[in-house]
Amino acid sequence: MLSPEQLNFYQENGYLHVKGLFTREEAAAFRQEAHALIDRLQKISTVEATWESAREVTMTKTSLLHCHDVQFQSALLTRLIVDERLTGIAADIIGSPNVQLHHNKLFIKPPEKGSPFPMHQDRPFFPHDKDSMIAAIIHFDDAPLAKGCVRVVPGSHKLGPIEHLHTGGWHLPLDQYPIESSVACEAEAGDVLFFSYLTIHGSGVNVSNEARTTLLVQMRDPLDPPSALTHLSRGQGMMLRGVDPSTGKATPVGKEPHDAPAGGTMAGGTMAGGTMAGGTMAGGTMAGGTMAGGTMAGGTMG
Ligand SMILES: O=C(O)CCC(=O)C(=O)O
Repeated sequence: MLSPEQLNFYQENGYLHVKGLFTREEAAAFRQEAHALIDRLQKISTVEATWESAREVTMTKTSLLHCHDVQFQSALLTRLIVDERLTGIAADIIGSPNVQLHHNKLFIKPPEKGSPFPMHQDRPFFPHDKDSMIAAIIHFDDAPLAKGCVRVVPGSHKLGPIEHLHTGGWHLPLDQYPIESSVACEAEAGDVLFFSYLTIHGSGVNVSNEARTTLLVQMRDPLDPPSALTHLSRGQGMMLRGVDPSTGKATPVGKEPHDAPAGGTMAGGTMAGGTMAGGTMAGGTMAGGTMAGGTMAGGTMG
């Protein structure tokens, strides 16, 4: 649970860095699980998730390994996302005892060439009516500046939704929002960084000789409906804490006729949610879901 000072800091700044929420030993076990998972996935598919807009930050060819929605891959990581230490703080921040999963993303930024994220708000990827959505980035290993730690612009959540460039991942123009002008949230294994989906954030290149391993969990109040049915994914709507008082009516997932089917091969168009396994996606938008296998060319993956 948060102290009034911590809650006040969050409300003023739009983020909160909670030191040592998990022990270093727990973080080491999560890290091992995460790397084993990416190794398994890599054998059957590409797990590359670098935003095209990362090229605006660095000319170096960088890499970002990822897995969406780890609860379908690892029971240990499922237990992590329902852990009361995590969800209790999420509840305090959201202002509701009920915390619902939107999606989660495991990221490994490989040594020496770990991809950056240009500055952005997360809201354009999955806008919600009440803006209750928050991210929690759980650090499985230390994330000093050299590893491309997450960076935030304190107080930027108060600006409300900002217009973003949409090519290569929703992001803000680099000349107006340079990564260096933000606050670097250097972290240690077991730390968790919470921030609003309106808080401007990003991260630099991992130029160190160690991987940076994190799990990002997006959570919302189950009574906060999506403003648009985008970025749907398998597992969305899972209750991480408390109950859904609307019994699934406020935040429906995958019930609209225009929801694209899961799986198969998609060439062009939009795949919103679901699992794409072993296909090829060329020139579309994949919002949420798991892409295991195949090639994604020219799309957006948030
Ligand atoms: O993990 C990071 O460095 C930032 C991730 C991020 O900004 C995002 O996925 O929206």
